[in-house]
Amino acid sequence: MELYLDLHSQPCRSVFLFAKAVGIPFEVKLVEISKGQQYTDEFGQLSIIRKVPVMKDGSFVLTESTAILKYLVQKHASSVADHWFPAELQQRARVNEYLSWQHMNLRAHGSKVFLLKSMFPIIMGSEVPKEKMSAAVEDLNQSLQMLEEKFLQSKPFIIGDKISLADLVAIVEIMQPVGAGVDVFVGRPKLSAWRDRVKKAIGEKLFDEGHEAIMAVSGLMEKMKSSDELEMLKQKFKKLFS
Ligand SMILES: N[C@@H](CCC(=O)N[C@@H](CS)C(=O)NCC(=O)O)C(=O)O
Repeated sequence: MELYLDLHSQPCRSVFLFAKAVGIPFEVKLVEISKGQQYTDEFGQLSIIRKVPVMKDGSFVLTESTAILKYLVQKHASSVADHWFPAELQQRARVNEYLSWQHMNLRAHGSKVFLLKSMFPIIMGSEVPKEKMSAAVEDLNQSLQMLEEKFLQSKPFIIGDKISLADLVAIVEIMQPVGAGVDVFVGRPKLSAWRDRVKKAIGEKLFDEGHEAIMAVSGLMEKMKSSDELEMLKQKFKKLFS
């Protein structure tokens, strides 16, 4: 199996960490988004969506991280522990509930804070207007509150005592603003304790390996200042944020 990835990307990290944590063998095909490698002809032939992650299992090509994660669970059902995506109807529905919610909430809001904080000043050549940043942080705070109050409640993990795909998908999104210097764990003991449990369940060394690139993202941003992709990104940012 081949995984087309860039570990600066949250959905890529979820697929990478899951496959590694449960011991599914794969070959990494690096697609560096900051270099525009998603726009090459070769990548376009694989996926016209031009986003990572993409999985290629033999001749079967699959996009969308959550679809890839579920495919891997089902394909490797005999070796992947049930708690990742429980067979029991209502537990599985709880995982799916979180995965459906997160796209337009934690993912959207965490990504926005990340883009504004770490990329906007470099790409647009100016600081983010204060009210824009405050509004984005407020949305993120609301999503984090929802994660704590609706999804986690007083359980160790989202579906109960054990880690599932829901926790994995949540943590990779949360680490995006953290990589940009917005430490959302400060003043949130419940969330911090959950983060520590997730880290332990995945394996601390593997967790850190998966997050190494995003924790060093400021270096990548500095390099981008002189890249050919800057103008293209400027147009994208104008569309997104003006
Ligand atoms: N819903 C998709 C999202 C994939 C996605 O947005 N990937 C981003 C990186 S986080 C990407 O490849 N962006 C490249 C681009 O937009 O040019 C998934 O869960 O896999």
